[in-house]
Amino acid sequence: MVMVSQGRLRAAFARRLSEMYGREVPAYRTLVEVSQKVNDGVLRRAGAGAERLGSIERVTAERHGAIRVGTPAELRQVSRIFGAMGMYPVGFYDLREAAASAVPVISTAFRPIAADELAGDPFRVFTSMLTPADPRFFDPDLRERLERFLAARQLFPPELLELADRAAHERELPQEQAVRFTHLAVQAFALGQEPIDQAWYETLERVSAVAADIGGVRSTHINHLTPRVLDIDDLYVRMTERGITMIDQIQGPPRWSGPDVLLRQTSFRALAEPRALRRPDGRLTTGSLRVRFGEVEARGIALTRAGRARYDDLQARADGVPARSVWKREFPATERDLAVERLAFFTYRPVPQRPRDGRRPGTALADLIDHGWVGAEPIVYEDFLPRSAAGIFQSNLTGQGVRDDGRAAADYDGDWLSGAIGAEVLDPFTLYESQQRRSLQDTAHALGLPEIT
Ligand code: OOG
Ligand code: NI
Repeated sequence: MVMVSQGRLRAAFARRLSEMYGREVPAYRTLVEVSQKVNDGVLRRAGAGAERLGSIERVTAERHGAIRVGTPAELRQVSRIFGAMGMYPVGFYDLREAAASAVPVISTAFRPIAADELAGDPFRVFTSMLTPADPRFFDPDLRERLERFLAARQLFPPELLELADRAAHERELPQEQAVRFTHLAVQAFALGQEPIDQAWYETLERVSAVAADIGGVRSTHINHLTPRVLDIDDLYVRMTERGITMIDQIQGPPRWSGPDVLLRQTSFRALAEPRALRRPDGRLTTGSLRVRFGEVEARGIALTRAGRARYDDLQARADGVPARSVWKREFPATERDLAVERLAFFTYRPVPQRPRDGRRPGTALADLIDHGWVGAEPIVYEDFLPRSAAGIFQSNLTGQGVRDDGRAAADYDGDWLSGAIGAEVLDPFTLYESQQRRSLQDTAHALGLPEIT
């Protein structure tokens, strides 16, 4: 019997989802096409250097998706489906706080965590859950109606969940079931055809367009799929030249000549899509809703807590994208300095052509790098940025919505989310740190050093 591994399930799901989204949202196809042109260009210009942050095969296939669900029960089901494909919840993002307008959700990202799985297919899904218990957005009556509506819907067919559990348990599926699983999983994220109750949708829309997108319909859908580019500034120009209006900024660190770090993202505004509506008088009509859009991203090196604190500080001072001049002054311009100042994560290895004159190296990382004993390969940032995510949400909302800051926020945090999912939400820093630490230990061992300091 031919068996399909979790990694291959993930790659197949990502590919099929991308095909479906391309049929649903033709502008996404343009984005993928232009991304590929940009990447080809960088590969020609920079050669092997273009693959410093991942092989071109990885980058070409690389996507992230975004979905939104309504309840902890739905989130647990999502977790079972992604768990089948070797994707686990990493990071807690509180978009309620990061956004200026009403974005009543908390989020995590389901993604592979092992280095070899990431190298194979890093497909990840930014997953948001509505927060009906937050009284700043929902009064008791609306909360009650919303929770009742959500409890009555079924997003995922039982067959899909059973296949998911089997894949998670056995770490693979027989070919036939794998095909069925992928089909059902992709279908679960197709745009719903069922008529939308217009009055209910609009009631929620007055509070928040995101609340309406999640709680106003009886199914869920992929909100966007994001290809990765190696030069996001070039992409921005090319999309604009094609007449596609992009949001006015690239979110994240500014463009500069030093190493790419974290994540830079930009998007084009949600497109009007025809949707069936049921009017208050019961008549059916075709309306149009703007909720799904196109986004593109460039990934850089993962920063340590200290590096991230520096980024957050520069960003807070700029109230958005840090100015390039300030960035240049305050951010190390080489991978070597990022490594030595412990601002970014690397995989360390002994250099094969290291000095062989019988001398023993010291244990300081800076000396080992500078004297050709140890090499440092950047670890790619696999996660998201809350401010950028809030910006992405916000730039695509039809209205500001309403939010009563006179009321106390409902408490939701990473522990709460772990409890809701029934699995620990992992800390991204811990994951990068342990990968780096293992490589430092192996390198020290290979060089006969007690440790690297
Ligand atoms: C998710 C927005 C966040 C990103 O790339 O930061 C996001 C959403 O709109 O559902 O996808
Ligand atoms: Ni996104």
